[in-house]
Amino acid sequence: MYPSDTIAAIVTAPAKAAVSIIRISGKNSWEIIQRLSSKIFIDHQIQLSWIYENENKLDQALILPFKAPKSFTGEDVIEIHSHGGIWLTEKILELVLNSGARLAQRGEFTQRAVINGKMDLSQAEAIADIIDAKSASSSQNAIKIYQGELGSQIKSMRLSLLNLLGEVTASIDFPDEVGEFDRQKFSQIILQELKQIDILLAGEKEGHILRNGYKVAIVGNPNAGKSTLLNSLLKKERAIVTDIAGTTRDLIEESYSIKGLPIVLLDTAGIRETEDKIEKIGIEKSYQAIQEADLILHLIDMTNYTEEDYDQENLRVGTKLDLVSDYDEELFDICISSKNDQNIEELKNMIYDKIIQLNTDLVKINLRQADLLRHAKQALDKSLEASKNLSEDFWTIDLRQAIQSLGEITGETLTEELLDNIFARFCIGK
Ligand SMILES: Nc1nc2c(ncn2[C@@H]2O[C@H](COP(=O)(O)OP(=O)(O)OP(=O)(O)O)[C@@H](O)[C@H]2O)c(=O)[nH]1
Ligand SMILES: [Mg+2]
Repeated sequence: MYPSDTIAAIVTAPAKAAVSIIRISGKNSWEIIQRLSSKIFIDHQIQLSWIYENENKLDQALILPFKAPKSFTGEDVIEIHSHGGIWLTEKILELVLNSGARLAQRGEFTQRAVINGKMDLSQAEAIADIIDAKSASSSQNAIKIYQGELGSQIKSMRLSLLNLLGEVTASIDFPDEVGEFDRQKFSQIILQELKQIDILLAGEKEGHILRNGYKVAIVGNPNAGKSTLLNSLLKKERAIVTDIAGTTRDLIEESYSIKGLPIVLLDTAGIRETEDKIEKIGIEKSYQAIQEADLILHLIDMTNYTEEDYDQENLRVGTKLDLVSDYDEELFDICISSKNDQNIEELKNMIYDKIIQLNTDLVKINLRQADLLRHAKQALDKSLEASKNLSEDFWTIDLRQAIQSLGEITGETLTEELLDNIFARFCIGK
């Protein structure tokens, strides 16, 4: 399974820049750079060197040489930090490819790092998430997983199940020497692992939110000032604002962030009884947004409200503060004027605090990892069932399946085809 050829790619973005980096990995790396440069290279020592095409000086570049296994991929690696002209960078890559490397596929450097044991698969996936991260919190979660927080938990669970499998198998194979395995002990260990899987699975929803943004729905009666607040938060005229009730009909979705938290703002149609066909559909969508939202801002026009039972769960926002002098403070969590920018910063802080309350210390896992955990959970459930009334042979069937699924999270039990599939979502050069 260990790759034997040498791969190369431009690992920086294909754009004009001060510097571009070409990475070469594999057993020919050092030989290739020796062909393009006249310097002698020493492991981990940066050198400034000319890159030659035949006798011609093409560019002066910094060369970073790494000897296996102390490199990103665990193989011999050369990094060429050249000037960042698009033509120049591609020219250097062409020379590298003509000297005995082939173009790397998406994610192939990281894939090699996994195959060579430099990191597990969960850490490799985290690299893609670090690159994709659009906010401080998603980046921090990815860094956590990159440091091995998920991988180490999965590995220790898997190890404990492997030990269990070993012991049960021993008692099947050598009943006279080892004796029957204690059912109680078996179920205790399985239950313990199931509990840990549940904790990890709780991080799935969090992970999804972190990657896609917390949904904050702005809802309320027509004319409450929903679209005006949206525009004020976005600092642009995104939604149409008029004094006609029922102005917003379609759901408006915009990406936003508060102190690095990714947020999706939803401006909705004002909710009221209506015969208008289009408005009706809009109001349906408002109800749907309320269902799906992680946080609801319930806007209440302070110039025109009745004392209804406002849902305590939501953030009750009194609007048009500039128009009123007297109001019932009990009814509102915060009062704002989008027109005069009054308390808008305070509202943002409140939204942030509410979301942070939802946010926990869970490791936020991705869909693939969650799927595999669910498989492992099912298998352990079955194994637990079998241990209650069947012979030991039957306990191990599903136990093996659970061990397999856990191993797929870290990449310990992955086939080459599955690995290729996972790394296909990386960018070239990663
Ligand atoms: N004085 C004042 N007027 C506001 C404020 N916020 C909104 N308005 C006015 O209230 C009216 C309705 O505002 P919108 O933002 O369109 O209200 P909406 O809730 O989106 O209404 P629908 O889309 O019809 O449901 C407009 O005339 C706004 O200018 C405010 O803070 N102060
Ligand atoms: Mg509106």
